[in-house]
Amino acid sequence: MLLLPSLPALLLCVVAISSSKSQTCEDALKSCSVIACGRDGRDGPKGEKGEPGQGLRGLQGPPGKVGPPGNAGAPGISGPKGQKGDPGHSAAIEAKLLNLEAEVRTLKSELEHTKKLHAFSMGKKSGKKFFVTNRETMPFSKVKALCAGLRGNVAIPRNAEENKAIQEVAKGNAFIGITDEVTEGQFMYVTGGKLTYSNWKQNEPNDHGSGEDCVIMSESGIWNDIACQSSFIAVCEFPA
Ligand code: MAN
Ligand code: CA
Ligand code: CA
Repeated sequence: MLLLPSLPALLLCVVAISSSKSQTCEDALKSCSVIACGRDGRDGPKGEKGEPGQGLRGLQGPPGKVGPPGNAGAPGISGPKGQKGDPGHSAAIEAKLLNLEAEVRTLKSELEHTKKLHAFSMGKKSGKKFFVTNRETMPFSKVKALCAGLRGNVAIPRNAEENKAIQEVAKGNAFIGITDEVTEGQFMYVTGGKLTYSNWKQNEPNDHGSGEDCVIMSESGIWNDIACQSSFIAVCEFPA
């Protein structure tokens, strides 16, 4: 006998199956004899996001990475007005300046040449100090001041060669840049330092009389200590 269920019974069965949660087609068949079981259909569309769960909230995670730098800010407000600048040079002044600079270069070169020629005419040998005198006599303090004014120093013989050069220039008793003014008996160069060469006359230095703290070179080139206030030939030296 053919089992033909009524339409209401069929509808009831379809509604019951579609609303049941985890009922398989076979389960549905047991309770609803009218249903034939087909293949699984395709997945339906994704459902809406569910309500948050009831579990405990997790701990806060570590801070995220530093973000990229922001955009440059707007320009600041203008500063105060500066002082008035120098007036520009006119073309004529620029030309004069160029001429003057060229003249200074020429003069410097002329001066160097003149200095060399003068030193040569004074008997200067290349690589050697040179000694100059006008053979005027004066106390030692004046000799020092005179040589300093000429941008030189009182002549100092530091070896036999220099001693001879001074002797040939002075041709008479001349002060040399050596004294024992600081410590009696200890002769020093006026430019500093103890003696490294000497050419004392026999029995000199003797600090004769009321004291002798300066030194002269005689015409023969030998040395004697003498009073600084006495006057002798001034000889200055200039660097090599
Ligand atoms: C003599 C010696 C020297 C001394 C002079 C001073 O010649 O005693 O040592 O310096 O007199 O005039
Ligand atoms: Ca002395
Ligand atoms: Ca003496």
